[in-house]
Amino acid sequence: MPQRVAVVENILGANDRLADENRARLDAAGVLGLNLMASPGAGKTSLIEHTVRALAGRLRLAVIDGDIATSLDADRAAAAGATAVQINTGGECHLDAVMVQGALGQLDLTGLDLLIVENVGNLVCPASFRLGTHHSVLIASVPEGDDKPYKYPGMYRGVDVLLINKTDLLPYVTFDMARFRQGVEILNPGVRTFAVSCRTGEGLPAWLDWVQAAAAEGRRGAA
Ligand SMILES: Nc1nc2c(ncn2[C@@H]2O[C@H](COP(=O)(O)OP(=O)(O)OP(=O)(O)O)[C@@H](O)[C@H]2O)c(=O)[nH]1
Ligand SMILES: [Mg+2]
Repeated sequence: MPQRVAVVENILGANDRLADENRARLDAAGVLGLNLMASPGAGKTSLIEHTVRALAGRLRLAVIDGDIATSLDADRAAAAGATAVQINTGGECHLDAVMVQGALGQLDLTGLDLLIVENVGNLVCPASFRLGTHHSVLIASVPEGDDKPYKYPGMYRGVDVLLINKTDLLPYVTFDMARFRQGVEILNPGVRTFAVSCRTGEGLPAWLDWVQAAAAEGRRGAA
């Protein structure tokens, strides 16, 4: 047993070192990096499409899309107007820093302000692997149920931005917002939260304001 623990620690240690290198590359170029995590279908790509379209002409934006298979999401991000790189993990349930390092090599970072990484849809594995991004962003969605913070505490504890998506479905599904927020508050008190609908656009202006302010901060840091 102790040997197995050591192996896991080594893997995570190696990942952390590469994540630090990725962060240094983003910082040197003044690019804000966001790691977007959520369960499958919560709305990661929908949020990216909306963000790309809304910020066109204001921020130079690229997307790294992680999926087990297909380039469907990178195709959607590119159709919305972003430079997009697809990573196929071939079965892995999360992105890691070495995968992102490879994708960074395909991008001209000096021509970017914002990099959004769409992680593989999963509420467990992505939480353990730092990528080198500046913020970890979790999308919860109303149809998943209000119990998810209680059932996936590692993910909810580790993020610094939370979006509650699909609020347009609140009248149709059982979702106790107070219970959900209480679970979040226990794990991650005061986490910055945006309630949004990628379908109707409700709540998205506040998210876009935050993204722009954070990107401006990143540029100041590089100057
Ligand atoms: N009603 C409603 N549907 C939404 C909303 N946002 C996304 N959807 C729908 O939810 C489905 C999944 O959205 P995606 O953006 O592909 O989700 P994802 O998290 O990228 O999914 P994976 O990459 O497969 O994990 C699509 O049918 C979207 O149209 C929303 O705010 N309201
Ligand atoms: Mg997607």
